[in-house]
Amino acid sequence: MSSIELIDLRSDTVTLPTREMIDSIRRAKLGDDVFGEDQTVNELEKLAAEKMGKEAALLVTSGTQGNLISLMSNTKRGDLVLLESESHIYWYERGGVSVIAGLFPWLLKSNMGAFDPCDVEAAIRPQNIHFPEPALICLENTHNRHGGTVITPNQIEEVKKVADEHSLMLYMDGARIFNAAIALRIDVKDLAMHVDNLMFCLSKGLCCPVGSLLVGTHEFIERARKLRKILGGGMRQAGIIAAPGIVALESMIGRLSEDHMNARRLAEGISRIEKIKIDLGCVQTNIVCFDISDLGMPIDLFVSKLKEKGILALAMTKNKVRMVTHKDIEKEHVEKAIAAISNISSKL
Ligand code: TLP
Repeated sequence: MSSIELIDLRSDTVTLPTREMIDSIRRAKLGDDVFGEDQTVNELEKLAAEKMGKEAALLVTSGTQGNLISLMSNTKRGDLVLLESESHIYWYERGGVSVIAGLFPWLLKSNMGAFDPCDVEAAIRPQNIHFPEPALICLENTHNRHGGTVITPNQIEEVKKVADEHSLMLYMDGARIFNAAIALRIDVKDLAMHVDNLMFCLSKGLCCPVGSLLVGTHEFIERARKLRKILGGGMRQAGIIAAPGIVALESMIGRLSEDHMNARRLAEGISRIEKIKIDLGCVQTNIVCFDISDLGMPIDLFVSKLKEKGILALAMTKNKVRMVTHKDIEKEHVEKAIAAISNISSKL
């Protein structure tokens, strides 16, 4: 087992920082960021705001922390927040939306992450003594549990119109927003322009070791900065995190298209394997999900059989396996993954 090279398709979070990133850490000009004195953090925040076409940005420790701070900065305790029913905020963040932000989540179904504006409209409750006050709508782009699917500027704009009619804020969990922009072949600003604020991650396909950024208006970011302090996220010489972030924003975005091509290859290969179901329409970026229910095998067993063959994958649900392509995944790794799945299926 130890002699097998592991091909890690569990997530794009497993990517290690590049040599250029490590070098940038050594060279970074550092200071105390709680005093606003870390030049490298300041530079990264300026760059992030510019890239997204927003006024200001804030470096936070993780996507989860970024989402929580944004929920809090956009609302007050007791407000109602409209969440997509498969959203990361709802599923994977320990319920921080309620436990810490004190919000009442209202779930809406979507088509691969895209809300029908009529559903959003219908979910917004009128002012009434009985109801929590609606304050915020959250989008996710790309959408993790739907398999890395993309929503377009048009789809975002339609939701924004409804949000504006009811004076609600519109936020986007854009952990993988650059994957969406690359898949749509548009400037990321076009995805950011119709939301009030958003979060994106440096630590996924962009290969940084740590960090996410919030972007929005000066007021939103100033509130967020105070909330980050409450949550223990005020960091000191955080330039060692920011330096690789600058490298990422300057040089790691374009290559995401390679991850998308590998995901497509992987998905097409999987689609030819007997007893495995895959919806190729959902494979739009670097995430590939497939259904193994026809194998009649518990998912944990399937994942451990894959591991014996040197392939690491994640069990998403009882029947759904997730594989994510990233910088360290090459075409030959994809071929090996397809062969491993095929081998498990054919031995049944
Ligand atoms: N997602 C992780 C796991 O939590 C599942 C992954 O491997 O995909 N929003 C979205 C859409 C995400 O996919 C993630 C991470 C986050 C937020 C949270 O980011 P981190 O892990 O930095 O807290």
